[in-house]
Amino acid sequence: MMKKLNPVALALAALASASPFAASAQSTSNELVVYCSVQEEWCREMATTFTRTTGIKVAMTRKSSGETYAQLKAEAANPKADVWWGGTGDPHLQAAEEGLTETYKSPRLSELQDWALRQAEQSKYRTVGIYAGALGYSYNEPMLKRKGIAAPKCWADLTKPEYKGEVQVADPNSSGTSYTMLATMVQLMGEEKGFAYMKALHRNINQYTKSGGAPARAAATGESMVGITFIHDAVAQAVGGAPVVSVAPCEGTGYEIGSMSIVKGAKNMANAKRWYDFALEASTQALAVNAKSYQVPSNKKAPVPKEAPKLSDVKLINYDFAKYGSSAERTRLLAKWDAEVKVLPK
Ligand code: S7P
Repeated sequence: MMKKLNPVALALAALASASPFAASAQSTSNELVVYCSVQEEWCREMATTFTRTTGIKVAMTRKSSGETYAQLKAEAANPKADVWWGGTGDPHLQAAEEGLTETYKSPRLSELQDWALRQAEQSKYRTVGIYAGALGYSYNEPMLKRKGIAAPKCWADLTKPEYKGEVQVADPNSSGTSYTMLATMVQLMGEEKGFAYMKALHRNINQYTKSGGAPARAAATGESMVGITFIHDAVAQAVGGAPVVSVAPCEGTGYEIGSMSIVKGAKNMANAKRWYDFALEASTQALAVNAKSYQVPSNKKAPVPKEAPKLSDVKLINYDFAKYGSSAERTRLLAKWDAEVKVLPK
């Protein structure tokens, strides 16, 4: 016997399929696998809110940007994730160029800042900007004072002998933050001087961490006097009460366009698109402050957290995302850093 259809449900279904957010209405699975590359607290806030809003269960793994890119590449023949949310833009661009991610034009693109849209256009809509933030460093003020060291203001200060063993930064292979630093030095100083700087800095490094945000936590606890990170990661420590001062280096600095991509061959494609649209909404981007994340959001209507470092006060370089997010250049620079910097004695 044919089942009688409820006219209200039929009308709602028709409305849903006509809506620009129709992808969400056509989902058949109730799951979504997200690789997340921001700080864990924000990953959790996003997953919980998405599940509460949609009923879709999220399996979330947090890994650094470079590591996530490598994992997507390794899994390309049998993709395990649906969405890669967050992390620096360069490895997202590399994944796009290598066909690891899917084209998607969200109906929310028109709500975004130009820099976020440019990221989408540049990748032929395989990735998109979700936030921005400038690179810098922070220092533990009581430690600095105890050692009688003058407050650092520039990148050059960190290579001085008094900083021996006092500086922490991540490994650029695993960390998007640290790759941003490497690419920044090359753009700011030219390749030869940029690598000379990385070599001089190497003498003062106490540890190359896996994750880009870890050095900010190390500076906050006094495990390291200086931590090189995005400035918003240092601000999060200061907001939490740590005695750290953040620095926007005097020579100028690079920045990130934190990005999001859908994985090519995603098993839960409709849910992935639903997450993508959700993540670009102003109200979703406003959740970041709940997780002490102070980047500049990409939706024009999302509030910029009052704690967010003002990008207009930072001397930003004209970071060439097309070049430094390209597969050839990122691969070349990382190999050169491995061969010429990481191996040096301290
Ligand atoms: O959420 C903070 C943040 O700095 O983390 C991302 C970062 O790429 C993840 O860490 P890795 O450096 O270890 O890849 C940034 O995109 C983001 O702003």
